[in-house]
Amino acid sequence: MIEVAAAPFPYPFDPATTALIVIDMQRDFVEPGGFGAALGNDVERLTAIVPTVAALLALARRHGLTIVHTRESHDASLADCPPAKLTRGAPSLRIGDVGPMGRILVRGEPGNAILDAVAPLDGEIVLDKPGKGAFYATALGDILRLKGITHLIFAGVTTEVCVQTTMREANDRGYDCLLIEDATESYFPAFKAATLDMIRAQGGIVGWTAPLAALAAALETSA
Ligand code: C5J
Repeated sequence: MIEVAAAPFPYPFDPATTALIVIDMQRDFVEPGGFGAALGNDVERLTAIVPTVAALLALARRHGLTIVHTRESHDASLADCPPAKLTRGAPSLRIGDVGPMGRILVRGEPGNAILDAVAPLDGEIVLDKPGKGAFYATALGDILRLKGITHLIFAGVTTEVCVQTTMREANDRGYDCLLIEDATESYFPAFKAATLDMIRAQGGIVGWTAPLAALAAALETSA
């Protein structure tokens, strides 16, 4: 077992049974001119973490972790879209509407793609998810079980929505979860800070958090 200097206490894991889950690093959330920006959010906060997510992916690839990328996405018919996502949100731009980079959160549209800088490599798992959580209405649970995965390391956007929802789903399913603090971001700094606090509160009620440097130090010294 390798141990990461994490909060609220050290996080032990074995790379052979650990997956890196990179949540929704999609153009529509991260790039200027996308859905997130069209809703009035400051996407620069999200753009700023792209090099750190890329470095995390490179580290995970070097150490043989299973890698899963998710995309928040829907069928063109929107038949798979939970009602709350269709009826709530900014009335000016809803899921399925035509946005600056194609139909919002519709599979195959330019804005739905993962950013080139953190794009999946051949052999990595890419999962389209209709919910905020990556376990809802996807094969993620089966995929992880078949691979013998017990530990999950998280990155991506946004911290308090899709990242936190997926971590909570995973925690209830028995996975030990570590969130990389500088490889996740929110449009709202207070929401990110609160989410990190919530995750590690009460002795790690949802899991652990640590900076990328702590994970890198643990992996590189074990090699
Ligand atoms: C949101 C996400 N924020 N990927 N999606 O709607 O967190």
